[in-house]
Order: sequence, then structure tokens, then C-alpha cells
Amino acid sequence: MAAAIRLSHRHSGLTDTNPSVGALIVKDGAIVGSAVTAIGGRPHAETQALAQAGDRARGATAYVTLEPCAHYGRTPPCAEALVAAGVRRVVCGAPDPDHRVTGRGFAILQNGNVSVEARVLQTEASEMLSGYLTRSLKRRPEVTLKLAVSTDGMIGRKGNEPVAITGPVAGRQVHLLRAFSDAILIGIGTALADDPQLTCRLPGLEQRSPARFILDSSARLPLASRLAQTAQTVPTTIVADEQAARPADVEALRDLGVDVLFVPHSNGELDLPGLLQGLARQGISTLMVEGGAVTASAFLRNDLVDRIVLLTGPEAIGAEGIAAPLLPAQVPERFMAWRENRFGNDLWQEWVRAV
Ligand code: AOF
Ligand code: ZN
Repeated sequence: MAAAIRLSHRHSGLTDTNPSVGALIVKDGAIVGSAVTAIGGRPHAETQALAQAGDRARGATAYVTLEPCAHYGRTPPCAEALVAAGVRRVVCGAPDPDHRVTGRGFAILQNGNVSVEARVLQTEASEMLSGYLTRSLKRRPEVTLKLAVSTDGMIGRKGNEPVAITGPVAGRQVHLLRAFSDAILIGIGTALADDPQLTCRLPGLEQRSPARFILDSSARLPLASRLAQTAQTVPTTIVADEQAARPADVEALRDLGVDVLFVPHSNGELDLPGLLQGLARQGISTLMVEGGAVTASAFLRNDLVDRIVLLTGPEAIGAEGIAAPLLPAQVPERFMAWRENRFGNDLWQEWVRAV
């Protein structure tokens, strides 16, 4: 199962709304088939691994990171294919919460006289599938909140000047995180202060930039901003309040290729859970929230954060700084420490929701 999970990373982020699943077929101690969900999401892992194994699948054991599917979608059910191939035993990582599959995949196997061992290395398998599982179970994307904080606990300086808090090595790690996210979101304050691009600029991964969302109730995103100017290349959406946005601003942004998404607001405040449900319906499984303080606080207040990445840089900003909405010592108890690294002079600390 550990090998199947490692294999499944190959198409992480490349299988559209489908999870990237790994499948290994083992016969007499040898791997006779190994595959991962194809780029774009189909064919599924099991059918490819079975095709490789051919007749050798008879009497073999299959290791699959997710419960094999039970539905006739764009491909016939993998559970039936495993039975038909004469596989004797199937070992699975995570059960599939998809309502067309859940429990039925296992039932098809058992009715076909295949022995099933479910939930083997479930935690590890689920970690790899976390975006997909969160979208299926919670009907919203998995949210990673990333904040860069100075050594004295500031995320920037008052006034509209961008401040570099972390160095280039940590910066590249952030770009890598972006490459594996379906979407990235910031508030208009950060868009105005930093004029960011929010793309992945690592060599070879430029095509993996996430779709960009800006919380911008009154459609203030400047037409000259880098976000608006590159909207033809990277999908860019402002989330606005139809009551607060001027139609002329909306039109001008749309002319540049920016999508304008009107989401209900009450008392000037956006319905954040509703927005995330909408993003999940669009097939977005992983969302990175990159600032600033108001946006981060809103996600935390609504308990919509699954993963926290706090980067701490070596320099102080001082009295004119903007205080961070969250410091390492303030991470809520429902999160557990997950990973800690040093990148150059910066500290990278990561927490995940414990339940
Ligand atoms: C598997 N093996 O490799 C994957 C599975 O749109 P469809 O027909 O491709 O179905 C999508 C669903 O298939 C998805 O929601 C999940 O339940 C399952 N993904 N299943 O047996 C695979 N990627
Ligand atoms: Zn399948």
C-alpha cells in the first residue's frame, strides 16, 4: 500500500476532479501491473493495471489507494473489472465517499468472491487524497491558509508598499504549493498593496498556476494591476457584491477577461461558506488562501481552514507593521503540528486539522 500511495503522487493535481489513485497488482511476490489514474482523470488506475497484468491478474492481490469505483461513469466500474479478471484479494487505502461508490465498490468485490481488506494505511492514503475527500465529504475545497510573518509578528507595513518577509528558497516552496493547488484566493487589500501575480513561476511548472480569486466586493481591482492584465493567461475571478459594484467597473474588468462572480453579501459581509460550496461545484478541490489579515481572519472565524502554513522571516518590521492575524503560538487546538523546515533564513511551520 505504501508503494501504491507513492505511485499515486505521479498525477497529483493532474487528474481534474478525479482523485489521483495508485493501483498495484501483485502475483507470487512480483508486481505484474502498476498504474495511476490517467492525466485528465480517465482511465482509472485499476483498469490500466489490469490491462498490464493480463492473465497474471488471476489469483493476484490488488493494492488500490481508494475503494474501486462501482458506477458506470465514463468508464465501467473498476470493482467489476477486478472481479472479472479473477483477482483474489483487494487491499484498499481509503473508502470512496462518492455517493455512487461508497460501500458499493467493496460489495461488488465481496459478492464476486474477492476478499477485501479496507482501510490499510488509511491515514496516509487519505492525506494524498485530502483535496478530493474534503470536496466530497464537506462540499467545499480543502483550504490551506498561508501566511508570512516577520520575526516581530507582522505581515506587512501600513501603507500600500509591498514588504519582503521571506527569502527566495521559501518563496520557491510557496510556488510549489501553488502548483499543487487548484485555486488561490486573496483579499482586495492584498491585491492593492502588493500587486501580486499569484502564479507558479518555477521552471517547468509555469502551466500549473492555480485559478485566481480575489475577494473584491465593490470591484476595485485596478485595470492596470498585474492580475487584471494577465487574466487572459491565467483564469482570474473577482468575487463581488452586486449591490456594491459599479456596473462600469464590472464591464471594464470583464473586457480584460476577468470573470466577475456575484455572491450574496449580508451587511457588507460575504457568505464565505456559500462561496466555497460554489468553488467545490466548479470542481475545485484545493484552495490556497494567501492573504491578507482580513481574509485570513474571515476563514479562521468561519472554521474553513484545514491546513496552516506559517512562514517566519528573520527581520523585524517594527511599530508601523500590520499585526499578523495568527502566530505560531495562537494556532487553534484543533490543529496538530505536521511539518517543520528551515528554508534559508526562514522557518516553515505547517499544521493540519486533527479531525
Ligand atoms: C477508481 N479508480 O483511479 C479513480 C476513481 O467520472 P468518472 O466516471 O471517472 O468517476 C469519477 C469517480 O471515480 C470519482 O468521483 C471517484 O469516486 C472515482 N475515482 N475510482 O476506481 C480511480 N480515480
Ligand atoms: Zn474506477
